[in-house]
Amino acid sequence: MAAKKPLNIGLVGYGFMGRTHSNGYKRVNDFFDLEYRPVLKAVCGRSAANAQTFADKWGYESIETDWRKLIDRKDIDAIDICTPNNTHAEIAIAAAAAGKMILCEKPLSMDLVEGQTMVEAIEKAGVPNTVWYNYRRVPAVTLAKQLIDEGRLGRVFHYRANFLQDWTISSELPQGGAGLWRLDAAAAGSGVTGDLLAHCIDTALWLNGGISNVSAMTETFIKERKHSETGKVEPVSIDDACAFLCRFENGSLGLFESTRYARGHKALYTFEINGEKASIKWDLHDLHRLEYFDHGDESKLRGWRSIHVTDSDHPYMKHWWVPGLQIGYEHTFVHQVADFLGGLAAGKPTSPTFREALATQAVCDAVLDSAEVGQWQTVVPV
Ligand code: 4PW
Repeated sequence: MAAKKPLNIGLVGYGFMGRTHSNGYKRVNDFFDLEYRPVLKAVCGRSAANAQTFADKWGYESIETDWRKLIDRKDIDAIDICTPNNTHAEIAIAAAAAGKMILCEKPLSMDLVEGQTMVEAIEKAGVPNTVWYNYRRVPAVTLAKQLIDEGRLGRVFHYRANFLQDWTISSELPQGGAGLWRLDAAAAGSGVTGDLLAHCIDTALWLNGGISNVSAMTETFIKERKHSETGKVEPVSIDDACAFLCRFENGSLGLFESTRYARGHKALYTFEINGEKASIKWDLHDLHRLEYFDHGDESKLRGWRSIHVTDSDHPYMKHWWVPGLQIGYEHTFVHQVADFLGGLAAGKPTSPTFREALATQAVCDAVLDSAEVGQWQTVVPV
């Protein structure tokens, strides 16, 4: 096989997501046959010491402490944005102007308006781009997409999704700063809506099509928290919990819930889709299984099938182990890198692009607006 084309990665941010993406870049060529090979060229963070520690551990060749310098570097092909949400737009717009490819952590932006400026910039620059909505690339979720596209569910009536966690219940937990910026609205834009429901919405738009209008409620259970950097007690303005009803463009009804106050649940993402001919259920805690009920089965045998999505015929699985053996959360990021590199070689966009991720942003904005005004809101078409 011909030598692989290097794709030089400049990673901005070295937190939790910096690790998941780096693992994706490092593993991808071991398992997928691709024309491109990611090269861990540089990692950028404000602290030189922390960036160097990360670089040494993960194998990045160099560090930067200013993302503008990283973007200016001629030896960087792609910028990967893993920083808090309030920095995505500035970095992405500058990277696009410099002609860099961009892989951006979710959610795309703080809100729809900001997301629109990013999409304009990136489309004007014409650079390859993608947003890391990784759960699409759980093989069982991709299989659900295949079954739906094959028409096996028929007309869809209901879509239900939950994303439940419990890590912010203590009032002693501070907001802001490293690791805790998700609690600070100035850095995160919103709480569970942008952080967790955005995943549910992205999957739903992909599996079930557009959402036309929403009716939502949110709650902030802990009203004040100490800021981890300033030590000052400040009001909390993120949504701790959010639930919404919606109508999809295909006529089906949606029900979504997310909270960080569901004691006992750490990362319970589930969805269920009920169609005229069949239903599908999936659960992140058992991520390799897809539950499938087909009304077309012979009635004496009819029931929920638990499909163990580990066969070589299943999406992505032929690249991993022998049938029956499972893969996990981190593999979804490897899959996203594989799809991005495959897309580059084929000259095709990698879904979700910035524009596709903007549709999720439009739903998030409508959800937050609805909760604020207490009325149904129409989702702005993008
Ligand atoms: O994007 C989400 C995060 O911000 C994740 O998928 C899970 O919830 C894990 O961490 C948070």
